[in-house]
Amino acid sequence: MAGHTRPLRILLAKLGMDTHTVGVTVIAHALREAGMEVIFTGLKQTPAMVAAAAIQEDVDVVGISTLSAGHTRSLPQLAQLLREAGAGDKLLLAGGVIPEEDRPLLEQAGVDRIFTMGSDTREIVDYLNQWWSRQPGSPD
Ligand code: B12
Repeated sequence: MAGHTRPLRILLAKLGMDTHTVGVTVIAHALREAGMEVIFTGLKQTPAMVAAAAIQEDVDVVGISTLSAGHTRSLPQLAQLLREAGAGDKLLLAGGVIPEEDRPLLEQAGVDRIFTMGSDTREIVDYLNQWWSRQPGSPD
């Protein structure tokens, strides 16, 4: 985390009625183990709730875990809400059950990276550490 005097802060969230909790728990644990500050919103969030929490908590990254469909609507909504709030610079990640054919739509809408079923948590940690090391150092 060269150049930074504080750890990366990430908000993890689950949208809508999706109650699959294993993946998000695994990710939260792996990122905490790697020294990141992890905030989990809990279940049944709306895109507006997640955008508001991301801004209030002043996170660097927003990560959505989605296994029960609906992501082609909710993720573009979330990306749009973040941009409208002037928070479009936050890294937006998604993981879970996301069909290959949905990727172009999500990427165009502003999802920066998608990690689907079977992703190695070390790959996710490495990706975040590399992204964080490219961000300007923060004075706080
Ligand atoms: C366990 C399970 C359940 C459990 C969940 C228990 C719990 N508390 O989590 C129960 C039995 C409750 C359940 C219910 C249902 N399930 Co279910 N379930 C599964 C199953 C078998 C495994 C999911 C899992 O835990 N995987 C292990 C974790 C570690 O993997 P993961 O979540 O994918 O996470 C990894 C990556 O995706 C990624 N990742 C995930 N999130 C994030 C977030 C970020 C930020 C990042 C970076 C990475 C990341 O990193 C993780 C590590 O590699 C999957 C099938 C499957 N193979 O995925 C079906 C599956 C997800 N379920 C499915 C369905 C349909 C349902 C039900 C609708 C069934 C029903 N008719 O009732 C309900 C829906 C409940 C709801 N409202 O959401 C479908 C979804 C289909 C779809 N999306 O199109 C699947 C794919 C089964 C199938 N093949 O049809 N389910």
